[in-house]
Amino acid sequence: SYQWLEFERSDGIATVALNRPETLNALTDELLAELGEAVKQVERDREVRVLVLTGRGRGFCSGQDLKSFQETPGERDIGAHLDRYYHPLIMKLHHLEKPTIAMVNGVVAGAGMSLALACDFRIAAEGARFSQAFVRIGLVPDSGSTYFLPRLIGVSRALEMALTGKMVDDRTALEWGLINQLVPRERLEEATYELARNLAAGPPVALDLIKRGIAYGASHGLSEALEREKDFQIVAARTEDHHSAVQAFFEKKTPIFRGR
Ligand code: T3D
Repeated sequence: SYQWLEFERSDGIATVALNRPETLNALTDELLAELGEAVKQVERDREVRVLVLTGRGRGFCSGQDLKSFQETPGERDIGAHLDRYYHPLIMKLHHLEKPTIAMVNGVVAGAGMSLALACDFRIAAEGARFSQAFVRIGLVPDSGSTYFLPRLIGVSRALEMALTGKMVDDRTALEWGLINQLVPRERLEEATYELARNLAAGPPVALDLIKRGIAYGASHGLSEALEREKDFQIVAARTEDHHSAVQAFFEKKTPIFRGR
């Protein structure tokens, strides 16, 4: 069990909730280590088909715990820290073979925003706000923000956020495509788990290949993308899930996907 996060699992959906609400879920080494372990647990568990990442309290995640900078000023090996904690975590989240949803319950800053960006979906409650806070303490975007942000909202808006560290409010985030959905606070769980259940009922092999295909297509040329799509389609077309779904279509039934 975990000390700094809550881990719940039901109906094929794992929910990981950062749980240091008094700091808006600032990331300490202990929390980062647990988060890495939780994502591995989700990865290994064949019953889990979807990951929901969220925060307890009024914040989603405020990024690296700033106390760590204060305690050892100038002495911290920040490169080694990124290598050890953030990079494996972001890679694992991005490459997770199941869909991931950031259920954004409140403010998101710094590497906390990178975490949300590394997820496949972002569903936010009204009042959520987003800052590339790094520049405010003289740092630069890390943990994947320079990769994900321009891909999501374009270079111009990514620069605007990264250079100013300004707070982007919920409506602007929706308009910019930073989030997929904006819902009233009391509807956040309902909207998130509706999507999660939908994904959990989907064809797992295809969902994994779709994630990988879109990531590949976003950074390759058309001819390469066509080749990769073909490779993936061959794999998908061989699954039992594909065959039974075609059958279900003609029988006017809802397909049941088993991940084979
Ligand atoms: O180490 C490496 O590997 C490098 C990695 C670096 C990546 C990074 O993430 S750098 C960026 C770190 N994050 C920040 O700079 C954001 C700092 N926080 C804020 O700017 C603000 O707290 C927010 C904009 C997120 C929210 O503002 P507000 O006014 O709603 O809340 P608040 O009053 O500022 O915060 C509430 C409490 O949380 C407060 O504590 P208190 O006064 O009640 O005792 C505040 O100190 C604490 N808190 C918020 N963020 C952090 C934090 N404590 C530690 N670390 C934080 N990041």
